[in-house]
Amino acid sequence: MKIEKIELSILELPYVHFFETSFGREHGRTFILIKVFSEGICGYGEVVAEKLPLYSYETTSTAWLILKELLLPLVFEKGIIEPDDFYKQTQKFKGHLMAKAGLELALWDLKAKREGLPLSKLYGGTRKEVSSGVSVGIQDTIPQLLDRIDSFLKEGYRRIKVKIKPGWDIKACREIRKKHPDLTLQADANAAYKVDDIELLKKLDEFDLLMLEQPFSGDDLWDHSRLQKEIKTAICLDESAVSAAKVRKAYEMQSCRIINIKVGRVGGIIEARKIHDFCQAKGMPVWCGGMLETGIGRAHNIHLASLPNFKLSNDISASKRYFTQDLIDPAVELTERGTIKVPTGPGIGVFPVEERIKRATLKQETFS
Ligand code: OSB
Ligand code: MG
Repeated sequence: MKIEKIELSILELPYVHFFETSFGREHGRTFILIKVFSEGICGYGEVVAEKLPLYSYETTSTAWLILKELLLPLVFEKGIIEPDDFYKQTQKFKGHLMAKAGLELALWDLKAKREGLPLSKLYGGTRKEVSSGVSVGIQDTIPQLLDRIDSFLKEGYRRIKVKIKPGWDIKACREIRKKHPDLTLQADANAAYKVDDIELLKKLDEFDLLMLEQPFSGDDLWDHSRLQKEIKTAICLDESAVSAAKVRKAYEMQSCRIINIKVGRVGGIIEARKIHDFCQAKGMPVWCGGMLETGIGRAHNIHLASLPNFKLSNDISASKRYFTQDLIDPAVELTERGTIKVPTGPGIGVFPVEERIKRATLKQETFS
């Protein structure tokens, strides 16, 4: 058994509503879709690298290059088809974790479909549904933010995460809390603060946040550790949590009490599970972050989030929160319990619509 052909495509899909973080405002996603083919089965993977190197240094273009010139030739030359084998063979290459993750995910989907099992089963998942939260971007005004939160709460989301940045932090949290004293609320700074902001950040304790996500730079652990000693709110690492080795250091330095796992950021499911297992052994809860993926990448996230230590609500929301028309049919929907069901069919267990993929495709190349 071998991979016969791999298709790489660059897609562009507009969001239903702009998404603004401390990095800036985005109106849509440009990303790579990977399809791997073997014996009549197709495995799908989504690369979460964005157009610009803001969240991480990777971009759609660097991922394309690494896939085309390094990872795909390796898969064909070595006859790789097993995700474990791919992981082992690519460990020696530094970085480019999102590019690696996209291909590893496609191999996982292929493997699970070949074995007739849902990915969650293959991963050792234990949940039938995962708890769903929503990540709310920075808006033009506070009333607009409050309206947006209201409409998500009406839809049934279990927790709200708000993006913060200097100038859009204390006041935003205060107004939300005033209106929703019991809401499960957390804030994500996307690395927008500096160590000099510790006094300001300590004021967030007043709002009883479930966590404060990534206040400082993605390459930092030390300043997070300094802040965690002074702030009551639990710090959660996103950008800094790039590997199991780094998470161990964060744990030992007490830089955080929670980890956001994103399969793209850590380079695949194998690394994501190492982080999950380490945190579980240490009694540190994790949850699954998102990169505004389409239904394909989101399905992969749902299966990962079915693992037992994903104890907090995830940034895995319904399709209509992201796109007017998702790439999969049926779309991902929220249950009345504010959860999302883990698909039970083989592989990702969702159905990409080829015609929608084609319509969103800017560029496509096939390799064999
Ligand atoms: O920091 O979690 C983040 C989206 C793009 C880049 C970084 C982040 C995000 C989100 C989106 O918060 C969460 C989602 O996919 O629903
Ligand atoms: Mg984040």
